[in-house]
Amino acid sequence: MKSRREFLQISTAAVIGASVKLESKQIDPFSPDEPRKQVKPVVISTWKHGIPANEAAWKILKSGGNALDAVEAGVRVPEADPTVTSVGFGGYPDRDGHVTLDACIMDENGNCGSVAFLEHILHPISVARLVMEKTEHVMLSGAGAEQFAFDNGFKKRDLLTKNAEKKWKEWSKSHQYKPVDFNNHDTIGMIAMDKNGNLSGACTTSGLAWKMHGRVGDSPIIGAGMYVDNEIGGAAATGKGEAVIKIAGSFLVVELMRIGYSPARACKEAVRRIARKQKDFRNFQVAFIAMNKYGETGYYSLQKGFQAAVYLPAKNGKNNNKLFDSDYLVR
Ligand code: SD4
Repeated sequence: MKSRREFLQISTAAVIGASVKLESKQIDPFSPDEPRKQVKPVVISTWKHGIPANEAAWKILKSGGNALDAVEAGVRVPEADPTVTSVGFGGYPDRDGHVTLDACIMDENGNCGSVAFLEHILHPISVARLVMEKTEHVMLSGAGAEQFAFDNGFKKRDLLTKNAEKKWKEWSKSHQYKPVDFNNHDTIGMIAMDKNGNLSGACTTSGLAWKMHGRVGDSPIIGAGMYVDNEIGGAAATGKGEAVIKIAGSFLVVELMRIGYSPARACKEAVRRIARKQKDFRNFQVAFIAMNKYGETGYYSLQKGFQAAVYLPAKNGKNNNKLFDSDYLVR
């Protein structure tokens, strides 16, 4: 027997003709009779460095470019900004003084690429994209990822800035090689929808400051740090990656949207799941951003202080790229 959704797709095809491509966005399994109007293009990203990142993404979207190009261009902005101490160039190093980077990207067709524990490369997101487009693999790590980047024309760069080195030296003195800093975790995650209603996502970070050498967080792990299903929506995470990996966070947010949760409610439920299952939840931060297939966005964090940057089509010619304080769980 055919499901209601299949029936709707088939009957719609019969009416509009078999040559017309079906657009699943018009069929909501929960309210198939009332398709909501899609807002597009839209970009959402994490933290205040999301504002300039959104600007770069928007430039591409407004000239008709696709979501994949937009998210790559968007997150390259904080990757290259030495004042952002949790992403790319200028990122705080691990406890041995190495800046090691994690990044992933995913397109509307479910293709994805990622790099983990990558050193000396200014734009890990672009290497992740090449892994997706030029190899049979999803993920490359460490020296292999670095070699792949060099083979594809990326230049070797020293990513440890004077400021990051100074902070690391200060930390080394006072902490004697002990735990990571859960307060330095401002990964950039971004989800964009283009004018055709297609979604892509990107996520890139230098990870937790002072982490163990070799540690990989959630950000390069498809389904943890970021996930996109073009029929449903996309999500990205920031904060303590270990906590996000344990609940397959971004995948969870997308799956909750699949069963009808709004983006904000889906993010909240994922954060609540962490708090229910992880006893030390008061000691770290985690946050999610999400966008559904209608271009509706949402975000939620475990602790106070998270901000999400959302860029919507302009109204009255006004700049519509805004930073919002997130609601949060721990009061
Ligand atoms: C990680 N989620 O490596 C990242 C941390 C983060 O800037 O947000 N970094 O666990």
